[in-house]
Formats: sequence, C-alpha cells, structure tokens
Amino acid sequence: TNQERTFLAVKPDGVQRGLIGDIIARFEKRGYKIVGLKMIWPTEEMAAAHYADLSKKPFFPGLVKFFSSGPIVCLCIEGKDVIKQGRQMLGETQPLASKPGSIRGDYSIDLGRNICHGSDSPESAAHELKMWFPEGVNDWNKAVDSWVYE
Ligand code: DAT
Ligand code: MG
Repeated sequence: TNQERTFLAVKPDGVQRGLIGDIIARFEKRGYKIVGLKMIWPTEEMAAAHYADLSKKPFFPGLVKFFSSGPIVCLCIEGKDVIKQGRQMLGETQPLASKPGSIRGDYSIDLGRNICHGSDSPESAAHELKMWFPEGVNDWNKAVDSWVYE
C-alpha cells in the first residue's frame, strides 16, 4: 500500500516557540503513524552533516549555527506517500510563499526561522533517518489503521 517513512524535525525555533505538539498533532490527526520520536541537541558537526548538500551556499554557516542552537525534535513518520505529503504539510521553504493551513504558512514568517524540516525525496529520507535514528525505529502495529486506509 505504498507505505514509506520520512524524517521530520521541529527545529530549534519551533521548540522554543512551543510548537512541538501542534506539529506532531497534525501528522497524528491526519492518520500517519509516528514510529520514531526524540529530542536531540545537534552539535555543529551534526548540523553540518544534516545540511551537507547546502555546504557551498553562503548561508550555510548561519544555518549550521542556527540548527545547533538548541534542541530539535526528531520524528520518523510512516504512511502512504508520507514523504511528499509531509513536504506539502510543511509548506514552502519560504514561509511567505507558504499557504495558510500549512505548518510554515500558519506559524512562520522568515526563511531562516521556518520551524520545521522534512525530507524532500526517498533518497534523502533514507539518508536522514539513518543519520538521526541509527538505533532504528519502532515497528508497531497501529490498531486504527483499518479506519484510515481502505
Ligand atoms: P527545506 O528546509 O524546505 O528543505 P532547503 O533544504 O533548500 O529547504 O534549505 C534548508 C534550510 O536552509 C531552509 O529551511 C532555510 C535555509 N535556507 C534555504 N535557503 C536559504 C537562503 N537562500 N537564505 C537563507 N537561508 C536559507
Ligand atoms: Mg531540504
């Protein structure tokens, strides 16, 4: 049934602003299954590794400083088409281009304070899940799934 897993994170600004619950709730309410959940305070090395594909960008040093400035909440979410759907639920990278109803469109304004991260492809999801959940995730059976999936 096209089940897949994605890596989502509430960034340091989302944690500071008390948005952990709201962000997680959106995925739970939609019917997706949380299979991994933990708080980590990333080192600068972890932040740089996470954003390695952006290392040539002029904003990279600031991005690494920001991402390691406080704890983040790491999530592994499972479900049908969740990589693409997760990105849509986040909104656009640029909050001002994000529609109301999306997480960034509802809760953020500036590009460098867009409160959440989501894997953008199956390849990045696999890579990021390996990086942030090296211990693996929880393969549990969600009893309500037969009321979510037909
Ligand atoms: P996304 O977080 O939507 O996957 P991305 O991977 O292109 O976007 O960039 C990662 C983060 O870096 C993004 O959430 C905010 C920051 N960022 C992106 N482009 C930027 C820019 N031009 N100036 C400053 N920060 C930027
Ligand atoms: Mg990205």
